[in-house]
Amino acid sequence: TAGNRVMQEQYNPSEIEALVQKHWHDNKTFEVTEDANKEKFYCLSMFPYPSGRLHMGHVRNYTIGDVVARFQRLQGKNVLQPIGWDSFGLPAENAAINNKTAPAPWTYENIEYMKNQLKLLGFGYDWSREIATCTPEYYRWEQWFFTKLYEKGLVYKKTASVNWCPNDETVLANEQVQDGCCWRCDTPVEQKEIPQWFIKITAYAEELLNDIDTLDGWPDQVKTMQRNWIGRSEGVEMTFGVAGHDKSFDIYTTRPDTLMGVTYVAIAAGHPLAEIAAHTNPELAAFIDECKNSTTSEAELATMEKRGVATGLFAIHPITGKQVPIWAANFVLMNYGTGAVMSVPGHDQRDFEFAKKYGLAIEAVIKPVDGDVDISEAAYTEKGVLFNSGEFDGLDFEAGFNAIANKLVAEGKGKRQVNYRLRDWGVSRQRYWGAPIPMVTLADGTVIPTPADQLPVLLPEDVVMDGIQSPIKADKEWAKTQVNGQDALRETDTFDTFMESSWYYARYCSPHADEMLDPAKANYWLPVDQYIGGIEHACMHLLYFRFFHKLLRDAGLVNSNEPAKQLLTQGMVLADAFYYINEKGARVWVSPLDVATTEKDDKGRI
Ligand code: HQ5
Repeated sequence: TAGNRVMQEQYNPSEIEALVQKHWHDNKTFEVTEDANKEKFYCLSMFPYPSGRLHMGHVRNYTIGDVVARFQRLQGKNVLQPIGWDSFGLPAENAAINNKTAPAPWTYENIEYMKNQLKLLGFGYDWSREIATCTPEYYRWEQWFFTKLYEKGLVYKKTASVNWCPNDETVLANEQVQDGCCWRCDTPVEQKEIPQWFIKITAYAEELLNDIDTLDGWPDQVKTMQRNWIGRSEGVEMTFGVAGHDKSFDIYTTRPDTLMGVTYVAIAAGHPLAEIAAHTNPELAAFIDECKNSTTSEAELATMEKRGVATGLFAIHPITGKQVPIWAANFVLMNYGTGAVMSVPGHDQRDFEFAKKYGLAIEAVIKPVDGDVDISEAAYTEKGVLFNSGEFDGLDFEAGFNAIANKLVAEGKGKRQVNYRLRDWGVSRQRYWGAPIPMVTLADGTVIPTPADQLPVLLPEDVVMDGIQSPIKADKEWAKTQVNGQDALRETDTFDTFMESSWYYARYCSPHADEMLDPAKANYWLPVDQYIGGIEHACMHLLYFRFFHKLLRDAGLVNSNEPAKQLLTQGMVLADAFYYINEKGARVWVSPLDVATTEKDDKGRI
């Protein structure tokens, strides 16, 4: 394009780049449409949160994507490389509160600024497809889809115990609780029971797991993380009786081969049996109270001090009929599995340590194929041969598993069961800056989806943030509506922002469609050929996105099974970060430019 210009000695970016970028803009160089005669290539980098300014991590991510897209273009392919904004979420809201503005203008200003930065960087995006998830044109389809999922029975409301940050006044995911405190503001996290909306991702657990095997272009690391996260296990669920009571309870185990080594049973502090026993046991009652406020993060469960109190009740072993004590323990959770576990201290290290601490019996019932077993110092946790197990002596793991499972099944005391570690996806957030959950409660108490002709449920943007409280909760009028001629109240919770990022890649194929997506266009471009983003999303976004693709498929909107063929995880770019604790005890982040540092250690840490 230089025409009769003379090659300049010095590279003058502001002049040359501006010229080239104008050319791209005028010629719509990177705008693409479906072309059946050309091989397509969909190159996608994870879209940014409009947090203020681009970070070097973004630059790295988007440079990788741009290099791939340009390479494929030069190969003659029809390359789609879109970009947009993941623009709902708590950071906008917190910034708005601090800056005494509303989240919407703060967000739109950031988008303008960051868009300009992306343009200066010269990335080859098809800007005609730009989307921002906080606009009704986008979230209306998400609301519509949610009501469809509800009609299919894939959405439900349940009162669940959640991690609650009293400072941010919102729910935290288990991953967001660190050392019992909020990851964002360091306030101690509490447990709270509140009604919430869930999407049944567990209904797709098996398919999400099996299809990992088809993801040849995904890094093994991510695939392993997803497999572990979904956590399929085969085991037996069985029933123990309670001595002297007309009661029984269920436990689940993946090691039924060790059943003859059970010496006690551990139940959650919130288990109904613990509550019953607590009536006459003040020590137990105090323990239950204490456990109510403790965190449920799995990582912490693994490392925290294991404590327990004897309930005074005894369980009846389903095969031997022997009585073993029932203990309430802080490492058993009511909302995981059945809230009770059989304890085999001879062959489980956690059970072993607990038994040692409280002087409970430890018995060996499994030994190595070729020798004796020594459990004086630690549990023997390998699979081996059964002994001290009566009629099951001499069986190996598999035969022992089957013989014990069959016996329990035959006697009506148990059943084989496949379990998943994966839980249903809680999508309710109590804060303002998100897509309103499109459900209403009628005057008679029934809860139904907002009818399609009343969608979208608009989030008012012109609001005043009075501290942390959501303006659509503070304004009692906002929720009032009418459905089918009846008075009704709108849900005032909003969606987790991972809802928006679960289907944006599909929306880019027909970004202005007057429907969720245009199937013909979506099927031309999808699946994404190359996806690029941070490893931090391995078990969050990258799982929800695979789940949503299957939901879209089952709604007849796309015809593939997986959203992305190739995945490149670039890690995350990290830097020193600084904060101070303010008078309310909350963490306030400070720009490195405003910090004077004194000493660094030999690794350069401050
Ligand atoms: C990085 C950094 C910062 C960012 N909106 C979501 C998001 O993560 C993505 C959704 C698909 C869920 C990388 C990060 C991600 C991309 C956008 N990044 N280092 N947005 N310090 O703005 O590497 O891993 O946080 O792939 O930039 O990041 S984001």
